[in-house]
Amino acid sequence: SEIRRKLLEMFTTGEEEYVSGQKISDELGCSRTAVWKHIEDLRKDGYDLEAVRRKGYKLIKKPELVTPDALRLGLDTKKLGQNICYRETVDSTQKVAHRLAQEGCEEGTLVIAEEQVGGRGRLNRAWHSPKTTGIWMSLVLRPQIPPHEAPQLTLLSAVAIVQAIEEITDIKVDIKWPNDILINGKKLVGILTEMQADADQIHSVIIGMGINVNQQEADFNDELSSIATSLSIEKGEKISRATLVQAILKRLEELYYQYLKAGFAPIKILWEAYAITIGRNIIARTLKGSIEGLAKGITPEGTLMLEDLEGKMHYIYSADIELSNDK
Ligand code: BTX
Repeated sequence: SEIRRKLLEMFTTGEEEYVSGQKISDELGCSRTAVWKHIEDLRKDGYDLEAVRRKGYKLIKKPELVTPDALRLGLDTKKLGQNICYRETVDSTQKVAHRLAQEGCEEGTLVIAEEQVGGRGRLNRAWHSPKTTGIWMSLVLRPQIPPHEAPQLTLLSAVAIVQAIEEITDIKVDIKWPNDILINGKKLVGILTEMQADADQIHSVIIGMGINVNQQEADFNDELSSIATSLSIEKGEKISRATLVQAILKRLEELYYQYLKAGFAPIKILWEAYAITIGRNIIARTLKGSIEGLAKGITPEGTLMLEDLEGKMHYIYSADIELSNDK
C-alpha cells in the first residue's frame, strides 16, 4: 500500500538512524497507534525492526525474498527455473502453473510466491503458506512418459528436496510415502503432483512443493503446531530460501534428466534409502477404506506394496500413511 511504501522509504533513506514514532505519525498523517500497527504488520512480513524508547524504530534487516533476481543469481540449471513467474501474494502457485502450462509455457517454468492465501494439498486440503517464511512453488515439466508413470515424479522430487536440504542445512530428514518429508515424525514438506493429460499422453506435469523454512513455533496454528515443523525450528537459525530453491532446482534437474534417460530404477534406489515407511507396520487410509499391514516396498512403478494381516498383497496408488506403533 501507499502508506507502507512511504514507511519503508523513511527507514531506508535514513539508514542506521532511528526514526521516531512521532516523525512517522507526522509524515504518514496517522495516529501513534496506527504507526504501531503498521510496524507490527512489517514485522509479521519478516522485517526485523528494533524499537528503542525515546529514539524510535530502526530497520535491522529486510526480509530475504525469493524474487526472480534473488533466484537467478547463482542458479546453476539449464532449464528448471530459467523462466520464473513471481508473485508476492497468490491464491495458489499450483493454479497459476496450471494456467501457464495450458497456455504453452516452456518446460521448467517455475511459479513461486512469498505467500499463498489458497494453498492446497491433496484432496483439496488447505496448505498453510504464510508470508516470506516458506517456499511455495510449482514447477511445470513436460516429460514424454505414459500418464500412469507420472506419480514417479513425486518420489523423484522428494529425493531432490531431501538431498538439497541435507546439502544446505545438514539436517537429516525422512520420506514418508508418497509425498511427505518429515523430521522426527513432523511434517516439513508437502508435494502435490498434478497433470494435464489425455488417456495416453502427458501435456504437462505440475509439481507443487511446499517447504516450511523459517517459521517459528508460534507461526503454526494450534492444529499444525503438533504435526508440523520448519527447518529453522530444527536448526535454530534462519535459512536462505533462495539458496535452498536453487539447490532443489539443481538436484531436480539432474535427477529428472537421469530419469528420462534411464527410467525410474536409479531413482527408486535413492528414494528407498530415505524412506521410513518401508519394512514397517503401517495403516494406509484410502478413499475406499483403511488397510493395516506391513509395507513391503514400492514397485518399479513407485506403487506402494502393502501386505495385510492375512498375508494378502495390496497395491496402493494413493493414501495417507500412518506408522503403527508396534515396532
Ligand atoms: P497433503 O494433503 O498430504 O497434506 C495436507 C495436510 O498437511 C493438511 O490437511 C494439514 O494437516 C497439513 N498442513 C497444512 N499446511 C501445512 C504446513 N505448512 N506444514 C505442515 N503441514 C501442513 C501435501 O498435501 C501437499 C502440499 C503441497 C503444497 C504446495 S505449496 C506450492 C503449491 N501450491 C499449492 O497450492 N500447493 C502446492
